[in-house]
Amino acid sequence: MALSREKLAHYQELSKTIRRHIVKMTNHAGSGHPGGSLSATELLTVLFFEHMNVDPKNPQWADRDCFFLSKGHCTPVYYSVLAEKGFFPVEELMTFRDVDGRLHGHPCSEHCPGVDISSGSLGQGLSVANGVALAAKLDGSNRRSYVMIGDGELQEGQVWEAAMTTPHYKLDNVCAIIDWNKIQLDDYVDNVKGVGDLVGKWKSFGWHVIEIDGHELDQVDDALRQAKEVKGKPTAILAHTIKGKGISFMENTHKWHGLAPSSEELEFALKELV
Ligand SMILES: Cc1ncc(C[n+]2csc(CCOP(=O)(O)OP(=O)(O)O)c2C)c(N)n1
Ligand SMILES: [Mg+2]
Repeated sequence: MALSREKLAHYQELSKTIRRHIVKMTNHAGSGHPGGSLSATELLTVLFFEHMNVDPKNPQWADRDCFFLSKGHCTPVYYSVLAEKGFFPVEELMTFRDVDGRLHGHPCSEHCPGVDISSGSLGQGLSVANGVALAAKLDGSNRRSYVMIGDGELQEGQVWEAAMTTPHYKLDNVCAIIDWNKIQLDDYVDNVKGVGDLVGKWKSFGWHVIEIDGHELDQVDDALRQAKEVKGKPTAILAHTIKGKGISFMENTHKWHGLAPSSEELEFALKELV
């Protein structure tokens, strides 16, 4: 069933709130990764608020769905979603990157409630998602394993080893979400090392592939719903997105991959997020 109009409006507002958190917390910290956080905002909002079976009051609940942020640098969006979901207080977002805080630049599962793996070294998330999904099958559990991978990250060989493993074990409880924003750390992916025909590649590896606009809430919801219904093979959601989405001067450039807005830039950004 499609999202109701009320829910769509609610998630639109929530996405805006999350974008405001992203720019505020990176400005406050003076560092962090806004670009790839802003491209993933709708994807993670709909995933956590509509689909993930989790309990913020019991983050270690054994039968929960798991989420692995393989592009671990995108903590601003991840922490914002976790805070809004209730895993920790929203006010804590302003401790982002504090030396003594829980919200490290890259996520740490030991310290931060709701974080299922520590990540940051690109290429590893799908391997972990496979392991958890295989264990769930062996345990007879319905828990699902979600992983978000960056498009630049797809240059890592380990991703493709893992992508062979998932269909081999018929892990239909794995859903990979590719944030296809076309840009990596310091250039377009195509200029650094093109990843080619991603739809054809994932299909040929044995995945059910869904290609969407990753900023359209109903498309994100529909893809995640479909992924739960597909039996016998895993699903890859190839989400076309815009790096820096939602803030005009941050859109479609590598400049804001790992740069925090100044206070003046923050003011401009917040004006666009009303
Ligand atoms: C193994 C490894 N190599 C290099 C880096 C440095 N690094 C951090 S982010 C990044 C670019 C990632 O691009 P992409 O996956 O497209 O992320 P997004 O555009 O979503 O921010 C790189 C090279 C890293 N974190 N890990
Ligand atoms: Mg990218």
